[in-house]
Amino acid sequence: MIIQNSPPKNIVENSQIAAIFEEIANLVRILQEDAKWQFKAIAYDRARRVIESYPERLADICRDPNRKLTEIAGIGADLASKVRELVETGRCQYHQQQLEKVPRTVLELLQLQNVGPQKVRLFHLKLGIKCVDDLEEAAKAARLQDLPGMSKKSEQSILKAIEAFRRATGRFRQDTAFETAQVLSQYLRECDLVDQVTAAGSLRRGRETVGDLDILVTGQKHGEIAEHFVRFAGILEVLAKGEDKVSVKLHSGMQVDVRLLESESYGAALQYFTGSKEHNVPLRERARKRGLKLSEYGLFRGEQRIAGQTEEEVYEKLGLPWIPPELRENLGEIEAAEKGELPKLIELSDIKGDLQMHTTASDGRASVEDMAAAAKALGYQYILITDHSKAVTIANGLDEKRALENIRRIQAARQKVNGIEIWAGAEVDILGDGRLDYSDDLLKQFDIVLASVHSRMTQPGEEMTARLLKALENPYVKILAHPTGRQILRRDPFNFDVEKVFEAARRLGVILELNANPERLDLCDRHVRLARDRGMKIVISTDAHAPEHLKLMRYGVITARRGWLEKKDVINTLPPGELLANLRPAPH
Ligand code: DGT
Ligand code: CA
Ligand code: CA
Ligand code: ZN
Repeated sequence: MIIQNSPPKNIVENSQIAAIFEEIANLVRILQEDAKWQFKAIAYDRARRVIESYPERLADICRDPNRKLTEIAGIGADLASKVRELVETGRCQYHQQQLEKVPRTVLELLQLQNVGPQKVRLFHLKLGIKCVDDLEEAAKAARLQDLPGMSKKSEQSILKAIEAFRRATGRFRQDTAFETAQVLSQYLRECDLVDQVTAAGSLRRGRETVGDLDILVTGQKHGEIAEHFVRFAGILEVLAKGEDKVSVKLHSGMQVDVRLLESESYGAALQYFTGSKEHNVPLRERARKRGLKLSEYGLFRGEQRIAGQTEEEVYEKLGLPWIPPELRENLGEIEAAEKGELPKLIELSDIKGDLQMHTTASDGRASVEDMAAAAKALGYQYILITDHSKAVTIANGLDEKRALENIRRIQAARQKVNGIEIWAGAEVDILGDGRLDYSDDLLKQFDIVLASVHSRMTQPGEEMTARLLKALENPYVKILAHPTGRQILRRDPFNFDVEKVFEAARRLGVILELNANPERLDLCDRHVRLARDRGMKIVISTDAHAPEHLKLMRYGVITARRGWLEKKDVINTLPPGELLANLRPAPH
């Protein structure tokens, strides 16, 4: 399975060809690679307009031996060959080459009002801005106003454009949605009439991103609860207000649906609005086959409600054990429930330590002692300090000398903080060719070494695959950290052959990391499940850069649950001695 930036598509419609030509024109303008870039961009633009409004499908013309694409005004031999390539292979080499040169998220900047290719080029070249989040950060830090052609005013208008963009595209990271749901739930509970408040929908299922919040409320006098809710200060606009449902848009752009429920149907509503739709469809079908009807109001036999107050009784009356929300994606959970083979999913309280964190030695914000104290407060038995290696200059990576000093610093910290094992590790960078950033002589001095990629992330799939495979061969590498490099809503995963890399890790005994930072969640839920299905072990680590980040472990555990992991699948549920014994053995 190769993950690609843009997988080949079946191209039939003129609009698909036009969209790719438009992207090429934009890329040419952003990159400005040769003297003729302006002419090239204009040619692609013109062709795009012609193709969009052409009365026949270009794909059909391609397949007709008696016709030529060059008969279309505005399509010369070069563009004709690109159209043909698109129709025949679903991709265009030239387009793919351009895409390798800038992250795809840079193109998203073009969706902002009054931001064209020239400005994107400027932001990207001068400030290294790669995505809308970067641009927002730069604008808020007043770093845009001094660029050529920019001003305080245009900086402000960019912030407005970003707000509008968010409102329009709107999926949010799980942590953002969770925090918003917490605040809203607390606000709702301030009303004396409110009884229960629960966030359902994709947030309850633990999806990495959330489209809108679905909040379920029980209590007396629904009308008054609704009045209380619409007075919440974060509301930008009330979209709908009825007897049982209030929908609002918050200033952040997030939409919230609040449903006001009767307690006798609370369980059925929770089941229905937790979803997923894909899980609910076969469940309703199952009810139908038993002569029952399942809805958000309950499970009915004729007019009689036979279940509805709790989720458990809804599942029970359908002949099933309760299914944890994280599994409700119709990916085999109903069949497993039927056979009594649901996994006993890992829980946050099973976690006994954290194996990736940074300190002030590299780009972290706290000392070894402070990190250890915070981990101890969480009840952990061990931590691994993993500062960056020298190639990661932006993260103040450590050269050999500083790495040795860091090992000594960690050993010294052991004397000061009791009751927790503090291991000396490193997050060693995997260089472009798959070599590691430290010599074997240095690597062998660490208790545990993590390896990961932080540069040249747009390598073609074959190179990246070979690079990762080579790194795994090094016997000192125990854990592959954030294996796919993706950042949620920001950066696509690297192109590489996931199957091959997993297989090599399995063979060599390298543990795959599930990076718990909600910006990453890398491995993702699907890949976690893939690893589990191959009998591989996972480590869930926060990659904390400050003591409070250790709490991000919850997002890693939720993602692990979505990947069907049990306690036994995760090495940092083991006590320290057993954990060490489960790592790839040291070379002789
Ligand atoms: P999101 O908001 O896009 O992250 O995803 P969800 O899963 O929260 O979806 P949403 O907010 O549209 O609806 C919440 C739940 O309500 C959904 O997971 C299942 C249930 N639901 C909504 N519409 C339908 C429907 O047409 N059929 C069924 N069976 N269930 C639905
Ligand atoms: Ca939702
Ligand atoms: Ca919804
Ligand atoms: Zn890293």
